[in-house]
Amino acid sequence: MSICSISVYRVTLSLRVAFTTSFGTTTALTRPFVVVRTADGLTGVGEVPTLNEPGYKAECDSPAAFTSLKEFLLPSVAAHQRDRGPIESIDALRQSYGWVKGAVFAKSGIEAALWDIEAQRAGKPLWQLWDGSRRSFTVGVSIGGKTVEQVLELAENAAGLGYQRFKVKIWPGFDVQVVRALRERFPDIMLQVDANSAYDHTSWTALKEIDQSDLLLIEQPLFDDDIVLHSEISRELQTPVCLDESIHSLRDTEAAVGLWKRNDALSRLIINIKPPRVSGFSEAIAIARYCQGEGVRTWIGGMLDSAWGKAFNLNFNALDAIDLPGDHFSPSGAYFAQDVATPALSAPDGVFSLGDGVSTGLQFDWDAFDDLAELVFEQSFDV
Ligand code: OSB
Ligand code: MG
Repeated sequence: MSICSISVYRVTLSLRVAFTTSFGTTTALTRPFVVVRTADGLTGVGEVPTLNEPGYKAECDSPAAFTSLKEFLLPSVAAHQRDRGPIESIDALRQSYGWVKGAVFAKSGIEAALWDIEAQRAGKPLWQLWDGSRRSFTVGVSIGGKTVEQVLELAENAAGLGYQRFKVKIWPGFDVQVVRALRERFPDIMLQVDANSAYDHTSWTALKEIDQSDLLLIEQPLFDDDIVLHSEISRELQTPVCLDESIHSLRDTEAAVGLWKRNDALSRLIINIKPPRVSGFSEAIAIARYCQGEGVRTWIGGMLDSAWGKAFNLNFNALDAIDLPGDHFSPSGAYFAQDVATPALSAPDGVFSLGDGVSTGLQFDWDAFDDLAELVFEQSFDV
């Protein structure tokens, strides 16, 4: 296919409603978008859904992603094309920068742009390219509020919009009462919690008090880089433990499955697959298929992605390997004051249906992008 240029933009997206997690409150996100152009005249766009700061996990911050793209990834793509010929496939792209350790978010942006191009060239939706078969599925919302009142207000709004599955952010001291309040108001809703690694060796025992609240799962209660301790506390909780922050690859997933088996708790392991946290859709698909084979349930997480990023994830949700509703929508309607793709995504009654549109199924909104984006660097390749 031969890549002739890669441009990296800095885009600022303003949240309509502030989002609070155990690591802080976000009101606007400034992050990279990658635009790839090929010799046959196609243009692909990939979002790098980083956060402003490394509070969620290492290298999830925008400065790290800009540095990786500029200093290591773009030069690696250039070197590959110079020394080994045109990059003809996603595998070749991954090989070109495979020597770079980490940088999963930055890598995922280039890969997403190339998937967009591959789908356009095939004239197919991404879900078809990825052998997806599920055209309609239940989607969820992630509620990040500072107070119980704020959480209830967002939940009320989400319920009014028809959503049937809520995830709520918790941390020590903001767990039992928030779960109780939600369960009282929404006794039948599919409910799960996400601690974003806010508990430690001792404080996690507070989670035993929400172990009888009919939760789908407890997401990443312990340290962001831990798998082992999570597998050990799974022995003492009836609610499944879900890994988010500490899974970067198929290899990490295999390690988790091994540990949960050793603790006789495999039916209580769930994996949140965030494609950008595992370097892109190629690895994400491998993880989904492996988990399916092991009987481990999976779902698709989000990073407060733009509608463009969310549309990639929604296409991924078509795989029959994905079991549970994903974080695809905002409890307040739309996440951003101005987004970069049209038409606006919607899920009547909390169910999203995929159409037959090429690639993501949305149109990238270049006018809106021009208003929100600034070109930071660009690499052209001899082709
Ligand atoms: O842990 O899932 C998380 C947002 C930013 C960083 C981490 C997380 C989240 C979310 C948002 O929960 C989910 C979404 O994008 O809809
Ligand atoms: Mg999470």
